[in-house]
Amino acid sequence: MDIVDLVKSRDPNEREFHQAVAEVIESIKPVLDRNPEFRSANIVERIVEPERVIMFRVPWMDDEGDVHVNRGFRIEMNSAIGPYKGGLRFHPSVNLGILKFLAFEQVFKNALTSLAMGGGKGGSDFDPKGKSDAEVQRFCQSFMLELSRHIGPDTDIPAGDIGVGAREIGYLFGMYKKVRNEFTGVLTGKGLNWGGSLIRPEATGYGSVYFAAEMLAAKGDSLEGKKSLVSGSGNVAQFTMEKLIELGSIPVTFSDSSGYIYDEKGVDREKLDYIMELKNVRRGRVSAYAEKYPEAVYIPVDPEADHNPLWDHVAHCAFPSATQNEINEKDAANLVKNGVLVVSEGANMPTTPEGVDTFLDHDILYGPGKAANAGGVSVSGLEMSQNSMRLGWTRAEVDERLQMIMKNIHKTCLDTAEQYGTPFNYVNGANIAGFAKVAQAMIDQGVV
Ligand code: NDP
Ligand code: 2IT
Repeated sequence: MDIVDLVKSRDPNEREFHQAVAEVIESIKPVLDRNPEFRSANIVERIVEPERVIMFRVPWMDDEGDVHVNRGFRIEMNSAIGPYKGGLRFHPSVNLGILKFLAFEQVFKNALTSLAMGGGKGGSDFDPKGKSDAEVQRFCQSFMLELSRHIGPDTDIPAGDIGVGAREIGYLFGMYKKVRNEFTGVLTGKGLNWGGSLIRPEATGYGSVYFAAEMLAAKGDSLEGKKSLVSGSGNVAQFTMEKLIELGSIPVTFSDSSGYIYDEKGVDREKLDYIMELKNVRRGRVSAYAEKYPEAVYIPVDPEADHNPLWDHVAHCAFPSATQNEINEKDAANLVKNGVLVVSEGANMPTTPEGVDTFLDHDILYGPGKAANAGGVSVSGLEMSQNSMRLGWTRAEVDERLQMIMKNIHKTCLDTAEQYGTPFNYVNGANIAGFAKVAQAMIDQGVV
């Protein structure tokens, strides 16, 4: 049976997981032809099956004394090249299929970083939005009470993702430390004065911009003076805008799940400081930006629309940094029509398969998430190294390593795409290079 059909028949409801698997399988066919041992060891069927799936009940009490129950998950996908590593997502949409897609992507992403990290992902359908700090704390403590049995600094090292930032990592770490009686690097994204690394908060956004700069440089171009469309307004979007501004590009959009802002004049340093305060301290909505800066317009989401108007503004660059499947075929066609040169995915799988085909058919420089957003997990890997050594590197040192890693990932993808006869196809480059590394490690370690 075809492997994608097999995956679908085993778990018919896991749509996002099917999508992520289908994309990788499509890319790696030529690798399997060149390496018959991958076929004889049945690597593909093994790699699409998580090594372990943990699901648990997370009961917690709200401020009124009412008891709620959420679902907790951790997908330990693949440990061929290192301990499981990947973020935790707290969002009401979270289910097994979404976390399996994210864990699957993480396996190849982590392989591309050149650091020793396997792939995992976890989270909960808990919605931190509108909850008090005390409620978030009680939820995180209940979640970690169970998760702590399954993770460890040499086993499985979670981090942040949507809905899990510095505050949540703090509460999770506190409970882990208490129940295990261990102060270790079991989570990354920790606070700076208790084991965190400089540049980890910035890393995903900065990395995605570095990756775009590399793609443009490969064509003799740069980000300077170029307009950029950014989606999202969370961790990744904020630091994407920060680095874009620093490199002379002009971010003109950003969004949340209720709508988006178009600021024709561009977001500058002062406006970005406002966004950071609005989102991170006040936990507000992006609509407030248009009240503060009347030159900007706020466009609410139209649930009936067949496309996202954010992607229909004229710009040279696009940085989807919110969530999966936020660029469909029509959005991709609009970007192409308006002259986009480069798309660098800060989010995981933000483009639908039809959207990806549209970019590739039009020779757009398209950096898929597992390459373009690998900066976050890379600096998580550097945080683990610093924790193991019990010392910390300077901001400049970590940033330099991050830049080097993103350059390497870019070169690996470019060279691999070229070797397989599809120059500048970063999708093939990333999937093939990531897969080959993990597959070889699985063969070396036997049938386990
Ligand atoms: P945050 O929670 O900090 O921000 C998420 C942003 O995306 C918010 O603006 C949120 O809006 C918006 N968003 C979330 N879900 C949806 C949705 N269903 N529809 C529309 N908008 C949505 O998360 P991050 O910035 O950390 O993550 C953003 C993306 O980057 C995700 O795809 C994540 O997997 C990926 N990523 C993150 C890394 C990291 O280090 N944090 C590393 C690599 C990838 P609202 O406030 O309305 O929910
Ligand atoms: O998708 C991702 O790479 C992340 N959310 C970051 C994972 C990590 O372990 O830092």
